[in-house]
Amino acid sequence: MTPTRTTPRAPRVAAAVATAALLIGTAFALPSVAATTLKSLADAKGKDIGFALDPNRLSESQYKAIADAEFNLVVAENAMKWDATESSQGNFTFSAADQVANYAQTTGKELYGHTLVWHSQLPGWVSNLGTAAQLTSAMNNHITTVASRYQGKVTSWDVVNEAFNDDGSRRQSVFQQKLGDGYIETAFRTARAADPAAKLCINDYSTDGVNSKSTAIYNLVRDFKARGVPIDCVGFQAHLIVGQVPSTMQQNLQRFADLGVDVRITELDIRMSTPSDSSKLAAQAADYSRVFQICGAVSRCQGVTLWGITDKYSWIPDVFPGEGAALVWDNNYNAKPAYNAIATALGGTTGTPTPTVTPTVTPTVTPTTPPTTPPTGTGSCRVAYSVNQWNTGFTGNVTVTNTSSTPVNGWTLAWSFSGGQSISQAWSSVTTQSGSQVTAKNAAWNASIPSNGSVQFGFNASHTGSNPAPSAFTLNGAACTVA
Ligand code: 9MR
Repeated sequence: MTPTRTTPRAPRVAAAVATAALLIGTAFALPSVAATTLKSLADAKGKDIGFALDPNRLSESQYKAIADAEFNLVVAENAMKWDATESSQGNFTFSAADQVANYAQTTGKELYGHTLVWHSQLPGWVSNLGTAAQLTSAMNNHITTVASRYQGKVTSWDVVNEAFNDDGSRRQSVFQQKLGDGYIETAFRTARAADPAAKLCINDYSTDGVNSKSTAIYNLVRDFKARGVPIDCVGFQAHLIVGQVPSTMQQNLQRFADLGVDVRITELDIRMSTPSDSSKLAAQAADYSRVFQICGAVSRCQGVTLWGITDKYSWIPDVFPGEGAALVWDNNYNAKPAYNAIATALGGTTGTPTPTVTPTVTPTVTPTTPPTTPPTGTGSCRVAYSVNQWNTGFTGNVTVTNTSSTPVNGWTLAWSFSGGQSISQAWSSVTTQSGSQVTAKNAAWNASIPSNGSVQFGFNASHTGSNPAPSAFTLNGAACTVA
């Protein structure tokens, strides 16, 4: 990996082909198309797909198999933070951080650095320093020592993490309180001096849509660019809740990109109330798809990093009791519907079972009935249709509920647009439009709708001013009620 690659990235097609060739699972018959991984699809698109690594988990064969196969970028979930690298002043320990760096090197993955200056996971001695000069010196020494060690290895650093409150004011961290607003600039200048080739990012959460907090960071980036303070990228953590991908997310990423910085989704997970069920998992899949679509639509979006692999080790249940199931693989390393939704969003072929692990591990995706199978279980249905819209565009969200007593296996939802709307892309369905007529067929993985179950899918479209909702839908030819 070169730390100086240009923006946007060149597709890594050769690597994609090589990876796909290595990853053909054996436990069920593969179709004639080559097996794909999220990594091979992201490589072909020139995007990063990353994950947060806990190096202690690499001894678990399923964890390692997925880590090796599915990602082209790795970030330390905790191992490069201040408490892990300098727990007492001036005594640096890099054992865990080096494990992450070595893993990146041996597997040929890009290494992302997280994080140099953060109020959390900060050892007590930093907060106990007496004077501003001592704190500045300690901060600069920490940045310089850590960034220098990984020079030529880390391609981008989260230099400062979570420096803002939700209302756009500065978080009253020890750095803010003792050093004032200028500490962020100091940190970025020090990081540039320590590793001139690394891209320097500011990273935060709840900044995914246009809001007070993201606007505060936007203003900081604009100011830095105007004054020549080094900054190259902005990270959007995207710790999201099912059903709540901000409608302004693409617009938000684009406005930052238009300032001349790269953008990246740095810590994606999408949580739900637990236990999960098929309809929540379908909604989650649609949300994962949407986030990948958004990154795909913003050329300066470098990629998406998942904040872990398996729900088993996610941070969510510890911090949000009663919530979880936020990642793409479940507690048993089964790929959830989000997996195929992401693959589709990355340009994968729907209808292709996608084994996700090496032959030593049970494949995690069950082949589903091809969409060509005659549908069964037509009858009663209910459709909820909603949009998030801006001047000329909108995102449509459709929930189809099977209100009959028999399962639906293979579905086609049809409707007509009356206002000249035109769909440009869809997820969690195979959607085609002819004139005003739209036909959305199931993806391979969401063909079944149990009795009283639902599936969700979505699409991006344009409109010309008025954007009337469709008044009628049919499911497999039978009329639905409209919620
Ligand atoms: O996932 C990390 C978890 O293991 C740690 O206990 C926690 C400590 O604050 O940090 C988690 O990662 C955070 C990341 O470093 C910054 N953004 C929020 C993440 C989730 O809390």
